[in-house]
Amino acid sequence: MTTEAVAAATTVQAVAAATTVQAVAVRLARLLEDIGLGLNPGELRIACLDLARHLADDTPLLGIAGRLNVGKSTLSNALTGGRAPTAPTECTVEPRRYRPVDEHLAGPSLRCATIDTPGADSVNRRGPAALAGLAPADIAVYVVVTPTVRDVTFLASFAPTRLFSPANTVVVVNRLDERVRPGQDPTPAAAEAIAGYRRTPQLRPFTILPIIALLAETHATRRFTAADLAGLHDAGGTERRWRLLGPYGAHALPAAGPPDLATAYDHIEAMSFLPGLRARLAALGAQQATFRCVNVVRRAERLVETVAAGNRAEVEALRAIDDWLTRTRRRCPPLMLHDVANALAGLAGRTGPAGAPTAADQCLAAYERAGVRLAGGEPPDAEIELLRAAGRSGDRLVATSGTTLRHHLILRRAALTDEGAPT
Ligand SMILES: Nc1nc2c(ncn2[C@@H]2O[C@H](COP(=O)(O)OP(=O)(O)O)[C@@H](O)[C@H]2O)c(=O)[nH]1
Ligand SMILES: [Mg+2]
Repeated sequence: MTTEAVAAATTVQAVAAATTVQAVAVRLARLLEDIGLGLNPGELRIACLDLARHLADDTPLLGIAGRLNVGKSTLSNALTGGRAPTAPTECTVEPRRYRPVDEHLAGPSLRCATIDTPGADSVNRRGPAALAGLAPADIAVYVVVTPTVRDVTFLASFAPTRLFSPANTVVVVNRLDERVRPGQDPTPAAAEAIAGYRRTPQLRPFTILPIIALLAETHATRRFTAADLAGLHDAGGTERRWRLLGPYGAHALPAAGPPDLATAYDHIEAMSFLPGLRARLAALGAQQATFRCVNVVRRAERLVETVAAGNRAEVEALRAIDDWLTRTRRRCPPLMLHDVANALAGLAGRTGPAGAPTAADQCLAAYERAGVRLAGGEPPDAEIELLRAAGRSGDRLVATSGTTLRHHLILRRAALTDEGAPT
């Protein structure tokens, strides 16, 4: 490679790095802070400073949603060691945040805070409160016992917010211990149920994981004591045992005969299915910076759309944010994260049987090939043409996905060759 070519390649890499989401986050935080501090006290000043502060916080924030009584608060406690009220009669009416009580409780690999939201029982009645409560979250954890039409409707309401998509949502199937006879191992029933849900077209795009939140909560909050261990075989302690361990744990733990409390806790954790969920959440937590930046950009867009300026300074502030967002959107491909994830998930659900490619298959394949070409430094012009044709398809999903993916590719190509990052 000539010196000139090396210099050119280095410039391209530097520009690509500068347009990364981290650079966007730093600039957006500065912009929102400067604008907020320049305004008189009021809704807009608070919102700008809140968003700037939110960008600076690097703790992954999990938003826990789902219908009433599915175990949201129990799961929040299981992940943070917190004490959100959990009872069939105690319901969460306002979204509440919980920070880990003990950094080590949630395990060495998971550092997170949670938002426990009110039950999303009906999209019309409580759904908006639940969805608004989730808005600041980096990752949505949607809890179900048996998914119903309402759950599917609530999950579908995620897409238009452009805050959540299968990229940052986990569906958790809880209370699996109640599906089997007391004492019976729920693992096979859990696997069978989840395999069934994966066949539901609306759930297929999501990661679906099992949990017994009650056992996970007992594990995290250390409620099972040495006295409970000593009385594990006593007939008298049955009610408390049942409350701490549920029908499965209350039979399985005495049967395991753990010799000491530490071993008992290892059993409780393994029975809860928590390690699998924790691993997935830790993997998503590693992408927190990207999710947070996309989140704040989307909420800043919403601010511009919904806040009525009360004076000249606020009019100018909103215009400055809008201008900056418009410029940034044209340059930063990661901001299309959820649009792309939704497009890919929709297309993947439409693919035909092997050997008979459909328009959806062709769209997916073109996008995949384009990714490989871009990584190799080649222009994906032919693929962009194919996606342009898909954009004219009579199938609405293929048409919108084709347009989204084409737009994303054009941004990615531009980010590699453009003169500079958004300022
Ligand atoms: N047996 C069993 N009970 C659970 C489990 N998860 C939660 N519960 C119980 O279900 C009830 C409702 O839980 P809660 O977390 O308050 O539900 P929320 O309304 O979704 O917040 C409480 O009595 C919990 O102890 C579980 O995995 N197994
Ligand atoms: Mg609750």
